[in-house]
Amino acid sequence: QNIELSYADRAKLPNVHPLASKLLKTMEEKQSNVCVSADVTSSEELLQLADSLGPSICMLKTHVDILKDYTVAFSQRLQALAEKHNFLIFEDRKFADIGNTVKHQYEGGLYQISSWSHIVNAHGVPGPGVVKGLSAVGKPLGRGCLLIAQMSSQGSLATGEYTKAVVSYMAEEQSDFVIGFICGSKITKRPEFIHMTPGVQMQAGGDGLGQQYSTPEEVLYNKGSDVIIVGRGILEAPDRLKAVESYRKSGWEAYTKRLGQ
Ligand code: 5FU
Repeated sequence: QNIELSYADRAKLPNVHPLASKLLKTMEEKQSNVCVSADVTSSEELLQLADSLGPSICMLKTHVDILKDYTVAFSQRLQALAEKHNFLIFEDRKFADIGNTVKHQYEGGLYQISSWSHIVNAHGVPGPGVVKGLSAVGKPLGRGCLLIAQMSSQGSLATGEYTKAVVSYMAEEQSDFVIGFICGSKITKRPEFIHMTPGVQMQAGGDGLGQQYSTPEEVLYNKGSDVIIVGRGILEAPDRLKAVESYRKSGWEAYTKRLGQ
C-alpha cells in the first residue's frame, strides 16, 4: 500500500505534531512548499525579505549568527512578519552537543533562539540526548525540531546506516518534539514526518564549495521530499519576488504531479 496523502490529509493525522500540522495546513493554503533560506548579513535586509517574500513561502530559514546587527527588537519584528504572512521561522542552528549544553545554547546566550524560532535542527552525532536537551526547552513552548539525516554537500558522511539510525533511533522515539528531517529524499514512510531538502536551484550543479544542487522537480517528484529550501537561487536572482514565485509554482506542480493530479 503506497497511497500518497495530500499535505491537507497529513495535517489531520491523529499522531501528527501540532507544529507539523500547522505547517502542512499552511502549505496547502498558500500552495507553497518553499522555505526561503534568508542568508543575508543585515537584519534590515532580512526583514525586508520576510515582508516581500512572505506571501509566497511556508517557512523562512535563518542563520542568526551571520547577522552583523542582531537585536531583540529584530527577533520581535521577524515574529510579527511570520504572523502577518503566515509562515514559520526555522533557525538552522544545527545543534550537535550533549543535552545539557544544547539546552543552554537553545534558550540562552545572545540569541535566545527558543524565544522566536518555531523550528530548529540538530545533528544525530551526539545520540538521543541532544533531542532530550532541546526538547526540555522547546516542548513547553510548542516548538519542533528537524533532525539532519542527510546533507546536500559533496562527500557528506551522513549516509546509509547513519541516516537510518537517525530515523529509527532518534526521531521515531521522540516524535513529541521531532517533526521531521533535513534530507535529500523521502527516508521514512510515516506521513507525520516532514522531509525538507536544501541544495535546490532551477538548474542542477554546484557552488564550488561543496554545495550540490537538484531541481524542485527532482526533489519533490522523484525523491519524494516535502519542502524545498532555496537560498541563492532566490537571493541572487535579479528579481527576488519573481524568483520565489517561480520556485513556488514549480514546487507546487511537482507536488501535484506526485499526488497524481
Ligand atoms: F543541512 C543543510 C544542508 O545539508 N545543506 C545546506 O545547504 C543546510 N544547508 C543550508 O541551506 C545552508 O547552510 C544554506 O543556509 C542553505 C542553502 O543555501 P543555497 O544558497 O541554496 O545553497
